[in-house]
Amino acid sequence: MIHSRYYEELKKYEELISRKNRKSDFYNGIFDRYENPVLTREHAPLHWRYDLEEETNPWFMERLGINAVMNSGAIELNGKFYLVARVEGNDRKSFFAVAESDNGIDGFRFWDYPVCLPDTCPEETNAYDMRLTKHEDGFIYGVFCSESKDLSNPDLSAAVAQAGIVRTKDLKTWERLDNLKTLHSPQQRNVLLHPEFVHGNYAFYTRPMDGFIDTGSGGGIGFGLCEDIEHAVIDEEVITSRRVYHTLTEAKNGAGAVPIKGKKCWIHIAHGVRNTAAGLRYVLYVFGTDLKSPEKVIAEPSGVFLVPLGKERVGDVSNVVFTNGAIARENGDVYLYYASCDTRMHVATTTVEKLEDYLFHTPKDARRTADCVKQRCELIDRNMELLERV
Ligand code: M1P
Repeated sequence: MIHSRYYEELKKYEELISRKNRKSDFYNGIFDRYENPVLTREHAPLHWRYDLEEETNPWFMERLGINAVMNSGAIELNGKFYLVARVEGNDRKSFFAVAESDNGIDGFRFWDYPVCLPDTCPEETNAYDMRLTKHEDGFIYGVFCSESKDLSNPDLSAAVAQAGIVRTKDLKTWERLDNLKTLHSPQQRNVLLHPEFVHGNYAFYTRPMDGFIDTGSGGGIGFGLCEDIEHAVIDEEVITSRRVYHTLTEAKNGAGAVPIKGKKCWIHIAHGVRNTAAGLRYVLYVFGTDLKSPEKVIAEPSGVFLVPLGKERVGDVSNVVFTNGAIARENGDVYLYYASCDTRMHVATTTVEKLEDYLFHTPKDARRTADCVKQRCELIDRNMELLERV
């Protein structure tokens, strides 16, 4: 018999899923934020967490709890919005699960079962942060971090990060391909597949790393080509968006959402990390690359694009925003999905037109206080002149 408490919890769950989301009063002219997160751990269906049978679970205890729902790949299919979320169980293991919504800002509901990827990699301990690419070859690719213990290092936290690759046509049946091999980078995280062929090859944005956490000599977001997606090997990685001293990318950076094709450039929404007395701070930034040579940065507005604000600042890993998914619709609307503090998912909305305006009309980083003040005074001068005429 189903435990009576189930119906009470189900009522709360349905209220949560049917809660309407509204734009918040945040304003910067670039994007809109929303009042509520779009996915939280409470969005995980009750039948994933509880044994519903009264006889075997008389106290209606959570048997397999969910700790967080975060870093989600995003895709639009047949007019619906899908997130392939990173769901983290109480056991710290992450897995993927598809959540579906009609409008992209609320009503996200998980499918009945999580994604069961083919288990082809016995050493893989954890899998997370899938970027979804609708490729021009007709497949939807998912590129994710495949993490395993570094057996050459007795330190219990020593791990190896690689890029796992899967593909599907419907988010239901998944085929696992070989993990990506980058011949000159021992570890990889935050890898994503470019949606178009580049010079007839598959193109990946990579993040060369010396270690599991430290990018070490890795100069930033890399880019490399490979012929065979089923056994993907990248020989040369060139750096696209570089890490720079005294900027938001000083400690590390990483590709985020799959680049959006604009009129003037490929629009990249990535993350940058700097070190502070309070630990690492993750923020989002935007850069544009050439439509024909997507490794070449042609627009680099200065500073942060989106930072954790208010309640977004607190969670399992505080002071973090992270994206690995955005949806750009035919009409130019953009839905950016981002996680705060490795805990929950949010949406911000904008348009391709606004993003390109931001990319090409935001001043570049002047790199030094003296020059930044000059840059700001020029803006103030122009505005003062205008205000005096009123
Ligand atoms: O905890 C913040 C993020 O840390 C990692 O990102 P990066 O590789 O750039 O340090 C990722 O593990 C990501 O999942 C996490 O959100």
